[in-house]
Amino acid sequence: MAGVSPEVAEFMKSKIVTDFTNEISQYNLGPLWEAIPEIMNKTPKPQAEAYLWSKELIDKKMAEAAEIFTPERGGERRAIYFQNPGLTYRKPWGWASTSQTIYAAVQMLLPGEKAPSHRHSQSALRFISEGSGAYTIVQGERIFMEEGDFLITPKNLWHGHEHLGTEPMLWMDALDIPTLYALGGTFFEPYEDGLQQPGVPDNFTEQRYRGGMVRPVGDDKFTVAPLANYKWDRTLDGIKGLMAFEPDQHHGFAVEYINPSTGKSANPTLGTRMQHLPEGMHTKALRHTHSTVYHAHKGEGYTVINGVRFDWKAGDYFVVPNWAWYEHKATKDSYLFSVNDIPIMDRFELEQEQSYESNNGHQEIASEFKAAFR
Ligand code: GTQ
Repeated sequence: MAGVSPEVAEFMKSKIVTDFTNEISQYNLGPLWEAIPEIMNKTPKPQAEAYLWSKELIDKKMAEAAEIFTPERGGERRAIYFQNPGLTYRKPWGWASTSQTIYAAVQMLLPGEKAPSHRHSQSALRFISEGSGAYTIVQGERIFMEEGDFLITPKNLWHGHEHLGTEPMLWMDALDIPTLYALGGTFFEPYEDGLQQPGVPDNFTEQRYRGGMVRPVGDDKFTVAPLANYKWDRTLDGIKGLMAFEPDQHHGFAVEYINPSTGKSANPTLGTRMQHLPEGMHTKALRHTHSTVYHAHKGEGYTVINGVRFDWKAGDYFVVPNWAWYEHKATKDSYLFSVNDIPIMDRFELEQEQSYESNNGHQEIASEFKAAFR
């Protein structure tokens, strides 16, 4: 134990203490003196680790999954999620999340396939990485999805998917599953009748919010998902506007997806961003309480996380755990989509941030991460 005298440290290792510690466990009693170093740290010490999953790995395993499952035969969705290797303590229950609060997955839907409607208390979001022609139907609204689009599926709304196009569609899912799992707040219900039928015009909310700068009168009060689909062109336009100015030293040219009726994060429990790093840009390192899951949408570069270099290119996914130093370097014009848990940290008033001051804001690179199938 830190901060105790040698006598106390010696005593804590003695037979009388260890015998007692072992003896009480049979009554499901735990010794705080053993737990303290694990649960009380000066600064966040996440169990989740920095990690990267390559596009090659994902494409290979998705192709294999397509041979085995359909969405209807295989848990309603053909999704493979990212298990953080540091979160193995959850493995006895069969799962490990991507960061401690974020579940992220890739989902594939093939032409002609349907994923039946269901609803749950977890909030979901999607980022479309490849393809077009599929829609997600959320509470009766068919929302057609194209590459680069960002969509939200708020909690407790019916949602299912169908592919009317001709090429496979691949997208990223992110949900607040780990947080609701930890809180014991999970509710789930399948739709009784397969895929829900449309009840309002297609792309209804996108049409209502077409103004962007102006919103329909009456929508100043909180509305659940006033806008379901944030189109790529509009996001890109927002970023281009920023490029007339100096980039943010930590994030480059970055925008956040917001709920247009409240100005808060588009999803109430997960923050989402798109950032552009022009070729050659090297951001300065920082660390903060929240964790982030990244999807490289376009380009190529690397991110240094606690001194380890993670090379990425379009189609990869990687995770920056809580309180890890990180900085990005783009070797080609790049766009990174990311999901963070800032809304959760903010609600618990836990968010803190630090800039890396030495060496002009750049870490030494001690080693390189080797991704599977690259
Ligand atoms: O597409 O509705 O990756 O409900 C996890 C849970 C996707 C979905 C996931 C879900 C979905």
